[in-house]
Amino acid sequence: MKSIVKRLSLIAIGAMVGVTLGSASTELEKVMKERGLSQQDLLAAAKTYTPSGGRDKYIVFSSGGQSGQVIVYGVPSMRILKYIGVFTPEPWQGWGYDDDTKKILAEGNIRGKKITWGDTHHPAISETDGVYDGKWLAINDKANPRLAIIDLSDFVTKQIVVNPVFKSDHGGAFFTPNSEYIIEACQYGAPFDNNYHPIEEYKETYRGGVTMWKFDHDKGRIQPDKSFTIEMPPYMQDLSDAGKEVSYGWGFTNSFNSEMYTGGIEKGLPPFEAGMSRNDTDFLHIYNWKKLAKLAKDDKNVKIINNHRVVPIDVAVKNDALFLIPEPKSPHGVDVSPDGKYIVVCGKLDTHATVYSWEKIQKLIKNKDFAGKDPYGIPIIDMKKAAHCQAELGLGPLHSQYGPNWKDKGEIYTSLYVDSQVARWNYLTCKVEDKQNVNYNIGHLCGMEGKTRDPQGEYIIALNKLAIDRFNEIGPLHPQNHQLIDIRGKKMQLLYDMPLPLGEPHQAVAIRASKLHTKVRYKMGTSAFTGNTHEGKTLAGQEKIVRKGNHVFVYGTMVRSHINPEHVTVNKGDTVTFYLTNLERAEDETHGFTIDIYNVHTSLEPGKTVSVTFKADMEGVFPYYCTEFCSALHLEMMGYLLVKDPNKKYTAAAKLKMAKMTPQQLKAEYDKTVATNKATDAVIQSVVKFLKDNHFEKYPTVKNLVTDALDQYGKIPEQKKKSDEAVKAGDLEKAILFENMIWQYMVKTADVGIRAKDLLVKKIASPMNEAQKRGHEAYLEGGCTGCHVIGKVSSGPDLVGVLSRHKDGEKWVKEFILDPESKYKDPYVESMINYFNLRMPNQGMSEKQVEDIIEYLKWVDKNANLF
Ligand code: RUQ
Ligand code: CUA
Repeated sequence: MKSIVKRLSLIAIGAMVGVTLGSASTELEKVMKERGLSQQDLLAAAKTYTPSGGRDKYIVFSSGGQSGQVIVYGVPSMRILKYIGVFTPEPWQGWGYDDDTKKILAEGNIRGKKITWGDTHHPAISETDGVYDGKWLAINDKANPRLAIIDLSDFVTKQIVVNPVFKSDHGGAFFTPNSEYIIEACQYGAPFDNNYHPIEEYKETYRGGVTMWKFDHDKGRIQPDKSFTIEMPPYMQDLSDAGKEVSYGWGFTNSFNSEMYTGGIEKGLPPFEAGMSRNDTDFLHIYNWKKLAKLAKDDKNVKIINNHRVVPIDVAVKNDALFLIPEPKSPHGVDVSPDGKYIVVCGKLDTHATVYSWEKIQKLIKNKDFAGKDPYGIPIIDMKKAAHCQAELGLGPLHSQYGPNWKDKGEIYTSLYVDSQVARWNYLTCKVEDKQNVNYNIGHLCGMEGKTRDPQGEYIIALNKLAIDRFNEIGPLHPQNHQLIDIRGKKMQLLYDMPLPLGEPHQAVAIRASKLHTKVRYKMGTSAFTGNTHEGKTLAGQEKIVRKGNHVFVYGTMVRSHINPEHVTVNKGDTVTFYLTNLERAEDETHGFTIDIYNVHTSLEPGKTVSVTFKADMEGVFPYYCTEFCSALHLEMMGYLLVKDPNKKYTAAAKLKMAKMTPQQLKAEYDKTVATNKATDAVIQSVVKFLKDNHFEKYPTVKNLVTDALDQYGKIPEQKKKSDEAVKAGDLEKAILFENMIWQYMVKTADVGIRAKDLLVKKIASPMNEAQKRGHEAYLEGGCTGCHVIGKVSSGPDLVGVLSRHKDGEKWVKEFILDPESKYKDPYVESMINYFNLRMPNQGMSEKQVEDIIEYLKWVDKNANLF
């Protein structure tokens, strides 16, 4: 009775939908009205909406700000794809909860102090010949001067280095055009050594600088022993950029406290902010890193501080490798043009962006045409003589990105912090062209490869500091707001707001997705952090538990859906190491691992080996389990750590007398299990036949799934052998369990096999023409699925072959859909009504829709073999 009610209500819903079906555009208008959307909104939606399964053209790496992580998302969809654990723990990935990741995080300890947070600022993608190569990502931590390297083949952090002389770091990371070095500029002036120096001796003992980290581009590792720091006055060095092409070999770093003001508000002195913005200009530092790198190799040119090579100011000056140019009041961003000919500096407290000409700077340096020297003896280049032009942009210009028409039209985009705008202007003529409002207070802006030699244009992302009224209220702390702007048209268009609840975004970099080449799985037994074979690599059959003194080593494996071993018994006080290898080869078959209360967790992607070590300092029973819902038997993927106190005597519990099954009952259950397995196997065989008949091997994704399914299937004979042995030994209880295991493998095989079949059907079915597509839509929306399933008899007859079931089939079906009642007395229809206890209802379809449905049914018949 119930099911009839359900069927009837489905029909009713179908009829209702059928009435409004009219045309998609009426529906669209209705939604627009309901949600208050404009045409412009629809256009923005169409430009960003990515249908299920769709991909993005660009991948963005955004600083995760105070989270100490990196956020990965796609453009134009703005869908978040990953958080990468960098300087701080990230539980999902086990980042900071297993031995291997703890080791990487410990590389970031400073002077013996463990630091569990970071203030990530500027991500940078490695470059070859001035364009992104998609291999490595670097990012800095401003709070605790550190730099991290992330491998873009698996999106995992591989190295953290601590700056040996700085006490903060802001102007990093910036790659040189061939990734020879990574530039890291300090921020707050401080002594290079680790000693106390009174603030009154600021000018004498506090210093700023730029560290040039040598980068091994093949291995993707910073080489600290080959790196050096260029000593600079304590002017609060800010952002940096590397020269390219004509300015290759040079670096540019600006600063905001040429006053060298030291504050003291509590002593009645004006605060930092007043003293630091007194001068009309600050200094852009220009340095020849190529020359300095050579000089730094010679011991007599460097001071060794904290085991690190520092090139003193006077050595750099003597070798014509360090200069200053005044730049308007408290500048912020410095951005070199794609051809390296111009350097654009934005003055935070000035309404201008200043464009410097590299050609002019070079000439002035060559002719030693200087305006003077700073107190440390560094030559100062005359600002007016070096400037190409100045653009009046608005209030608070901060950062710039280039567009594809940079060469002929000087296309550049600059963020205006105070005005909350993005300005499009021409850096060759210094003329402003367009402005786009953003909400609110934009800091950085991210162009698509917008600071490489080959900017792609299309979009700019505004990374805003405030969100105020943009999103639902969630308490006083608002999310950050990334806004996507289309820059293809004459006017810029705001497309999308993306709230990010993970720290201030600072800077983001975008790369074409096609330039990334990521791994699907690890080579079996790999440590993700070294890329080498892990010492704990364990293959199937090699599982073991080894005791060495009071350290117990568990060599374990994980595969759908069990952890081997399942019982681990140790003594209280033992140190325990679990080595775990994920034996899966299938894409996305990740397992996780944790043990009750021991605060360990790890993520095991296919092929990966990881270790977790802890002291079993508490007696008790501690379940461990897989933390990813990896299969239908995920909950069963578990085991027990049993910790006993060796000094305690345990009395055995009195055994309960449980009712036992009779031999007949056991035999019946065994027979039933075997029969179920047989039936399941028949289903598998039919799927396998379908896959083979339709040449699954021609489609790589399908092939991968089939390989995995057959892999599961291949484990059955071993279990069958064990089952048969148990039968022979008269232990039916055990045999049933092995038969159950066989069934588990069959279910896994069928699960993956059916997924493969569905995928294959999609790939080989003939494509639908427009009328067929419309017909399919009408079929779905008209409520036909309430009773009909293609390829199966359900609440109504199967529709495969319906067109040839009647004489003049097309005409018959058309009449029947348009006016079912007229045929209720037809003997065939009458018999159907009796059989299904249901009548075909009038769905109120138009003639056109019915014609389309008939076209769709023709497509069904053509592909009948696939259903
Ligand atoms: S900075 S908002 Cu920390 Cu890159 Cu300019
Ligand atoms: Cu493996 Cu859940």
